[in-house]
Amino acid sequence: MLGKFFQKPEAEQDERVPPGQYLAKGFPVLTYGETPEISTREWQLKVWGAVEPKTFTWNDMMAFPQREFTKDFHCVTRWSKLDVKWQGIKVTDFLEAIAIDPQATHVLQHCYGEYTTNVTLEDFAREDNFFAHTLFDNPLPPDHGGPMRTVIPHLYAWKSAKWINGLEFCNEEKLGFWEVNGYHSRGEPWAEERYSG
Ligand SMILES: Nc1nc2c(c(=O)[nH]1)N[C@H]1C(S)=C(S)[C@@H](COP(=O)(O)O)O[C@H]1N2
Ligand SMILES: [Mo]
Repeated sequence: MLGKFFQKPEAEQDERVPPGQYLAKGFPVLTYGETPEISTREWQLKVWGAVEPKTFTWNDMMAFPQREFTKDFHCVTRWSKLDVKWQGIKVTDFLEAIAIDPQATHVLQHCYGEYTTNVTLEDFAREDNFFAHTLFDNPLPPDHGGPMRTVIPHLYAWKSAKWINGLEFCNEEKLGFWEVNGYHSRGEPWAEERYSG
């Protein structure tokens, strides 16, 4: 694990690095399968399920307030990257533009390329979460989920869906790709919620 690509956190970083994690020197790419190439012209985000269905284009997203976020990023495969600088749209701003059924409790995020990952509506509707389109002042590269991904900094990074293109609101928990394959349904890094069961 250590050596060229990873390092042990310095003592003063300890309280920011969850148990069992190392610091990545670069910003690794972690994708199951191929990187889809999606232009901003064709990119769409649909909401459906326990919500009034609606489709958002790239321009619709650009019409929301654009903000900057600097957050730590923790992958369940044990690397973390501190102070990742993103720009994008707050999830809570976005949620004000849709009509979610009062019974909705969960959100299944859908991506170009078929990846899915689930979160509770409570974990999704946090002030710290955002849709990101810019990484370190450059357009989000396709490998990191460009043109648009979610970032949910308080959970392991598999919950941060690259190439986001759908939000399915559910009245019960519906598991995503890694969650079906044995990963924890919530994935909170400080509690080391890595695997289910
Ligand atoms: N669509 C999609 N999103 C995804 C993944 C993926 O394979 N497909 N991998 C997840 C995992 S396991 C991690 S650690 C982060 C990695 O983001 P990065 O490649 O930008 O570092 O994306 C998450 N989001
Ligand atoms: Mo990951």
